[in-house]
Amino acid sequence: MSQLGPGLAWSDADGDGLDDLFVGGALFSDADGDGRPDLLLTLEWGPVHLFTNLGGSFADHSQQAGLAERTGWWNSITGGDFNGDGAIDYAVGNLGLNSKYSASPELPTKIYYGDMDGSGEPHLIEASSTAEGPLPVRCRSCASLAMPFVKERFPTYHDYASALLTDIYSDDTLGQAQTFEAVELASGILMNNGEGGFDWRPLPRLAQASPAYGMVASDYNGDGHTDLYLVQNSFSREPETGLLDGGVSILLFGDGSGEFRVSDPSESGLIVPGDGKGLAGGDLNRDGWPDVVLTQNNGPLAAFGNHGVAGNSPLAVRLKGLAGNPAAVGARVTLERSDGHSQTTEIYAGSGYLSQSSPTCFFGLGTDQAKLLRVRWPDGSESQHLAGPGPNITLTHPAVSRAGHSVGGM
Ligand SMILES: [Ca+2]
Ligand SMILES: [Ca+2]
Ligand SMILES: [Ca+2]
Ligand SMILES: [Ca+2]
Repeated sequence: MSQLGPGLAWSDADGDGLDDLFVGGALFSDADGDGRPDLLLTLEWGPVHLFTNLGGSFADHSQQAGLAERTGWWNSITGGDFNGDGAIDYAVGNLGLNSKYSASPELPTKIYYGDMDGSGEPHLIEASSTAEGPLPVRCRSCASLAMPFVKERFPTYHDYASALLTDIYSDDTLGQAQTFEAVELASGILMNNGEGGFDWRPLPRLAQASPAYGMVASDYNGDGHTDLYLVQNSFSREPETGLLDGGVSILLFGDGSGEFRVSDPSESGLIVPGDGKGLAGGDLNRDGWPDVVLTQNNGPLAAFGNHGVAGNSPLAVRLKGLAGNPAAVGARVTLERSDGHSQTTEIYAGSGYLSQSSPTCFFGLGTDQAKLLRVRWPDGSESQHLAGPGPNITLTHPAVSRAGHSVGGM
């Protein structure tokens, strides 16, 4: 996976490893619910890809899943069942809707990559689509710094500003270049229809104020509905675009239907004004409430402890798996409350943006106390457990239990 920030993709692509450069995030998750972990890959200047695990090999099912046409600047991805139907949905981070860029299927934002000035060296040209034709995004001085001929052909700023991209670079040149485009810049949720397909649902408007990077889905208020916290901003754009700093991170409370309520920073206490990047979830103080740790480029590491919500009870579940996968990465855990409400989570090896959360499943009991936990272990075996009192519980793989180790369930 690329360690490069997305800002580098525009300013300094030099032709070695374009593919690497455009990979934003990767997540192993069982998208189709057949028990085998599938691979979701987010691409900048491409779609979210779904590679379905066929048992030993993977098949690219992005087209069938309805993902292939939705190209974006996808930075990050994490899984969570946001509508409580047991199928894992995916939150995907994008540029947001608060920049000089705009995109739609009719008028995508584009890049051309190729030898634009006959120098033999490849260049990257950004273009925005208009009804009249493609326009250059970068200004005359920036373009001519890279390709001096631009200044000679367009002696004044007015000349350059009046030109279409096809006036600046010939049709032939553009035709020979590799092109990439994005038609969607909003961050959003890919709602899993349970049959290997996804419906698109953009996040609330406030979450589009800045690019989204690290994301963790968890039940932060313990009400039984999965919530989403994400960190934002990008300070690594080229100087002409400047800082994308419109966000302070955002906590979105799920309502159980796949919609979210935006929490005000004064309510959540979560204010991250810097260049937010990595985000990991875990329970730092073992009180059962999910906490977060995050990184900011050129800024301090920050940790936020969750005080929880009075009246609601959390439940943190850890798994003890087989040797070779002791944290049971890939397991799926479902909590069934006595009031009929259920909540499903998975354990991931890495998610969000270059981050790995602790292998803990967080549930919200609300005011309910009786609970049944069903585990589908990575090897396909299943177990049921009655959760005891207290906010923390460790469940042991049935084969380990049978071997005489501590028994965590019934
Ligand atoms: Ca699968
Ligand atoms: Ca779902
Ligand atoms: Ca919640
Ligand atoms: Ca905690």
